[in-house]
Amino acid sequence: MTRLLLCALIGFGPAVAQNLLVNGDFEQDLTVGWTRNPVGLGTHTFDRGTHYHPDPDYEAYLQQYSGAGSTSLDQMVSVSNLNLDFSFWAKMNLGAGSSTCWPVSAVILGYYDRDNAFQGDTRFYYPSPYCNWVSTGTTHLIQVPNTEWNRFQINVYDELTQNLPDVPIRFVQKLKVSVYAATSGG
Ligand SMILES: [Ca+2]
Repeated sequence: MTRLLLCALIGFGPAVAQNLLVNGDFEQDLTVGWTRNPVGLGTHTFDRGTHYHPDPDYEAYLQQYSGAGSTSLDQMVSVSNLNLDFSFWAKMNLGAGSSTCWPVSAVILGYYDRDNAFQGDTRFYYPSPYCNWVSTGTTHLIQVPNTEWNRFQINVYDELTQNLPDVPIRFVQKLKVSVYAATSGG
């Protein structure tokens, strides 16, 4: 049985629109603002601590260990316009995989309409070589370059207009931030 280990560690700096996110810096318990979503099989780990990044503040830690499933920390926010900067710090890692059992870590910005219908997403991800994710007109993949702490920032309007041609931008009224770790098989 292939055993997989991966984790996504994230600290949000100024998050969606200067802290439209509740508890985006994880200084409060993970039950504040965020929804913990363990899906499928495997071991789902959610943690929060100050030691994951050397700064004195808190970070969130997620791990999906073995088993076909995912572990995510999600938060949906309503937005009145899309000229927002989304930024975060993250450190992603993963264990070995195979074509039938591959891991992936990601921070995903999802675009939704007012009725919570999914319109598309941008995924900052660190994949196994076997990961089958591909960019499309509604999904834009941005590969994380290494397993160190990195800061990322995008302007939401620019991202939609430049990289997501099939997302109907006029309908996007909600954004969902997900810290996500998954494995494809057991
Ligand atoms: Ca810290």
